[in-house]
Amino acid sequence: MRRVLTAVLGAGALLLAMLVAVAPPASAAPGTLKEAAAAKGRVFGAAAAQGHMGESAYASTLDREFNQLTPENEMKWDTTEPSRNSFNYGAADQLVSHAQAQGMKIRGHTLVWHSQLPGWVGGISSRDELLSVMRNHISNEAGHFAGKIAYWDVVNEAFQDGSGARRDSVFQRVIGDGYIEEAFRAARAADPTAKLCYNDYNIDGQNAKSNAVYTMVQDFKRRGVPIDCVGLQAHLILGNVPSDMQANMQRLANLGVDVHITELDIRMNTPADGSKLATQANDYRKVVSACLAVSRCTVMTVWGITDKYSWVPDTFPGEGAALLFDDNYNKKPAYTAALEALGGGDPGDPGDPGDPGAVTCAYTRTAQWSNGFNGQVTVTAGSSAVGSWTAVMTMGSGQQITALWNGTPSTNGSVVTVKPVSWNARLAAGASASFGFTVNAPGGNATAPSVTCGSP
Ligand code: 9MR
Repeated sequence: MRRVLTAVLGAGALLLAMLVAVAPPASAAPGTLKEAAAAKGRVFGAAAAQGHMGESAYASTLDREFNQLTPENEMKWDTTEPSRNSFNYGAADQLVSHAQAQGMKIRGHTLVWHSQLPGWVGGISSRDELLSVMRNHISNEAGHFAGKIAYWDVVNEAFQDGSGARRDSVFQRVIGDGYIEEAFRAARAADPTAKLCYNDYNIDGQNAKSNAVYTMVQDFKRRGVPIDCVGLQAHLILGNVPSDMQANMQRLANLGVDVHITELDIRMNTPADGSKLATQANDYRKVVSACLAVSRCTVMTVWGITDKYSWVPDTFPGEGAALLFDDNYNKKPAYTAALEALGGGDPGDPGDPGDPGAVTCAYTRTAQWSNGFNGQVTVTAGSSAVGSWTAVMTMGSGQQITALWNGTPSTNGSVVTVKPVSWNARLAAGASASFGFTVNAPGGNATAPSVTCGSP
């Protein structure tokens, strides 16, 4: 009997030991953006395009990191009602089903906008007719998705930069100021459960345009026009996060609406380098921290998953690298900074890219001839020592590295990842290591590789 009891106790103890062994440490910080945001009562989303969902790294990064999806173009008027009263929701429906299967919230974008508007709408000149066309569009589209949409960007970009006057659009010209509230009323009637937002860019800090939005929201709240939230798009420029972003969000929140960051990206002149990526990391940290400091700032959404498909280089040639994942879906320093600002990741590890103590890197061309060149990358530790480092170089078209010294390369297509050799891995605070390489460049394409680095 005693032997049996001992055996049972022994098995129990073994089971307990196994449970202890597999249970994560109680203090483990969340490891993804969506988990870290959820722990703060926030939602962290991304814009996504149905056309890229077949790319497995695209879909898996979306699913792993984000819990809100904004269709980037699929719910816009030119797609959903290309000709009058003929509706097309195919691509949007696919994104909605994907998001639902993943338990993501869906942001509808957008019901009324002057851009991506089919020509037939622009041709309407009767007020009654345009009002009924707009109401019909909203009731059909918001009705189609009713019950599935957490937030609708009901009206997008209705104010001008600079003056804060109403933007000239067919809606403004033909219907007049009242078109915005008419749109909100129609959206509430079509989908009573969605939160209804006004969305715009350059209203992130306090300026004439955000003042105009503030005044409109104040008026809507006083008169009972159904508005629940304001979306600050936050298409920002490196080093230029408005210092009064938090104050601006707070004043809107004080009117009794939620505030969402809806299209966040922070663009830089390309190619990226270690110092620009470190500035960008700091910028993302500022935006996330500003949102967390405002209890009604409940949603943060980035405008894309990877730099590879960002809208920025198409609109601003020579600029880009604005998002959290690079062209190869590697986490950028900005990712680590955003995650840590949300209370995730491991802020205590001085080696994390994006941490103040992480490394930066700089590229120089040291020699050039007709069909090739030599380059050098210098990796420099920040205010803390690092035990090791990694540099990732994306080579220009046709460029091939034929020799590399003082580093250990591994090549994957045009991307070359360089780790240290034994003697230059550890860097004291502020210390540097350099590696050099020879590039064969047919046609003499000596474009600088884009280099990012981190630690380890
Ligand atoms: O990212 C979108 C891009 O693919 C489209 O070509 C473009 C057309 O205007 O719209 C982009 O998204 C915009 C969003 O709908 C509204 N705010 C500005 C965004 C970037 O232009």
